[in-house]
Amino acid sequence: MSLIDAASHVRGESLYVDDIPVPAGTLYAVPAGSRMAHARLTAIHTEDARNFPGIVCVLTADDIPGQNQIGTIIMDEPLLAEDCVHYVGQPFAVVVGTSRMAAEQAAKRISADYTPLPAIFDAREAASAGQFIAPSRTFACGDLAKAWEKCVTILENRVDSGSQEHLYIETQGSIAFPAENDSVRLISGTQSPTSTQKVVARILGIPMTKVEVDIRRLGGAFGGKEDQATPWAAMAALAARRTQKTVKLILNRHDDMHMTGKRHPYSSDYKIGLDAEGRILAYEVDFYQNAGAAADLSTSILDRSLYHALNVYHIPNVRITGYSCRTNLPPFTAFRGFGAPQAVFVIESALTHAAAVTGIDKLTLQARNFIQSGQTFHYGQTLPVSHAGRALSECLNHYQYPELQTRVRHFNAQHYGSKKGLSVLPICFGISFTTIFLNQASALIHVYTDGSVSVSTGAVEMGQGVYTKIARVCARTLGISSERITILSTNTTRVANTSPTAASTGADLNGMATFEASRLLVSRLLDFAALELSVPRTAVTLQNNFVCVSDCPTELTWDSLIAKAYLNRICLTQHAFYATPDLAFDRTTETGSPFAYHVFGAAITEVTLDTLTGAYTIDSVKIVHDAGESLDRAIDCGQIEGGLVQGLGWMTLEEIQYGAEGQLLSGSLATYKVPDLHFAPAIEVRFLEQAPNPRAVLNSKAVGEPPFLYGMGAYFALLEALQAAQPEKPVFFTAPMTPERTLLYLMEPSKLGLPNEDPALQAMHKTH
Ligand code: LUZ
Ligand code: MOS
Repeated sequence: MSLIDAASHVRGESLYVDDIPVPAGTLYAVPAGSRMAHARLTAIHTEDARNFPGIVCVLTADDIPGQNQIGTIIMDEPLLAEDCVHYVGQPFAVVVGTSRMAAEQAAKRISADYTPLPAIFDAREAASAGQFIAPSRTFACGDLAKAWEKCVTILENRVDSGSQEHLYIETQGSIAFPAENDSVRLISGTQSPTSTQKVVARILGIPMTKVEVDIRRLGGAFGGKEDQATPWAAMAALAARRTQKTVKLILNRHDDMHMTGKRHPYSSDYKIGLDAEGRILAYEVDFYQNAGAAADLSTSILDRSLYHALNVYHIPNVRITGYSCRTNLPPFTAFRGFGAPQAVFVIESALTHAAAVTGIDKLTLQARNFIQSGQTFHYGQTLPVSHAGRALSECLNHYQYPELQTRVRHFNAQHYGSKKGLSVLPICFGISFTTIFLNQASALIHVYTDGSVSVSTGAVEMGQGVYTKIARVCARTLGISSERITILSTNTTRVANTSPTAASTGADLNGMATFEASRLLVSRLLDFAALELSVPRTAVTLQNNFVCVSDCPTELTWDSLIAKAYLNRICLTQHAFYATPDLAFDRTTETGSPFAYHVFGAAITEVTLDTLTGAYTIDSVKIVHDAGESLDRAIDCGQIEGGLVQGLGWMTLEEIQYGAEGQLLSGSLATYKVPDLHFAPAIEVRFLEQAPNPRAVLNSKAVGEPPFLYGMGAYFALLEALQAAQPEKPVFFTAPMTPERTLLYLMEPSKLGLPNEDPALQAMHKTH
């Protein structure tokens, strides 16, 4: 089966929010935002905009009938700023006009009077100033103080990773259709129709029953539309309520890049201790998360950093602390990996550092510290079966790692102007929302009298193929072909109280609910078929669109069964609910079992560096990935390749920069470079064989986020190439490893903050 949307995508017929036909008289809304990073707002001047041709109205916080609040976890974010602005671009007005162009022009004519306040852009500075989103959290196990005494090598360093723009091809957008009795219907490009519904209801001061949110597909999201699709829907709804006209709000690329949040930059300090054989005995880390100006999902993202702080390793004594720091930048938000990549980068940096100092090669250190089946993570969850070792050994064997290593050594010995680097990156990613209550989903199946089947769930299609997977689950469970099945748009009136399609759980949770609904439906239909055919109930099944008795097709087809069932007044609708079992976490002890299961894999990355210019190519990435019994290998392969390339971008090319006043400098595709087809390496993907996962639908595994981590291999491979060129220089851990950074390393290391010294001097290297 191919992707449900494939044909309409390639013909350009798939409709995205901006393509949906709107009624005559539709109005267009454009937000206007702050020019200052932190200031008291003393006046907003809207007169020029109001008088601009084609402008219908300009709305500010005063026009909000309900509560001016869009926060979900922590209520700390207004839809439209009132007294204070907290970042450049923070919306404080919405211009509504008869054309998008008029509204955009008028929005530029809005100004404000500001009284500047001191602004902070750096997480560590915010921490020093006591500016936190929430109290810090610490996960700990073992006895660190004792463990340090047993270590032969103890190393400390600082690790920084940068932000990242989601760059979904479809920018944020919503259409709001006013309806009677203050109701509103929205088509909204959101990963979380229920969050959008809830916040729109709050802003308008109406019950959630009066807000309908519908979405057929997104043109990409990557976490950027988990929480941050909501304000644009709320602005459109507010304008529709005021004007009683359909209102469309689609951000242009400039506003989208400047006004919406991105991946959280992290700055971290680690201390790692090893014994003489390279076993990690102790690990301590402080994460300083730059949360931006409001909480958004930052606390949840920090959770995931704490959980993933050890990647795939088992360390007996650890102390992991996370600080979510409030700064004057647009609120950073969910982005594929959700805090895990930032944490994994730190432990992989620590291992790289340890390898450089001890002379034990990194792969040996990695393999020596793998978590084994039956061992317990630092947060108390026991891993029943670890596929970490299997994924690594299949990766090394299948891709003939020793030969690769020999080839790279040989190349480096023979070349002066270019050097190769090689890295191995094992990954581990926990599946489930760490917010336990979100691990629930519903499905609603209707069978119509012609035998066609519709399925509605809370899953949002964003190009990841979740509709195709759900259709497959339904078809397999009913025993009919998937052509008979239509996956309907995601709509809050058909399926209520949906969790965001996020945390890689879309197919797991909604697939399980679909499985359960299909199972109940087919069971009822087979009860009826057994009576019709006068055979024992245990003998009847549905296979390939036929009712079978003892596996032999009868004359009763699916279509005729349905027609008869209807005439016999058998219910042809089924709802089902699924909640992931056995999840628990105790916040007082910071221990529990938050994940349904873990995803494993390993990647080998090879790069070539030009030692004169710093330019490099990522030659190849070779992956073995654990997808359980994949629901669709083509889809999963696409997710693995896409995740990898996105991770490569985060680690190499993509550098978000802000000016001294907190203004985004890399706010266009001319100043923000993302991977393209020419940059992408040769990618090989192999699935871990015979790894059925009893903890997800039809033995599959979630696939969305884990492969993002593979991109990190490029950083360490490039570092190895740099060290092959200049072995006397120390390792450093500041991502992204842009061509500018590689050049500075080679030519001006002091500009990277590196001493021109022996790495052994830089490290605290303790010998007993
Ligand atoms: N969203 C969320 C997520 O609300 N909770 C999570 O644990 C999560 N993990 C990954 C991506 N989005
Ligand atoms: Mo997400 S980072 O919306 O799974």
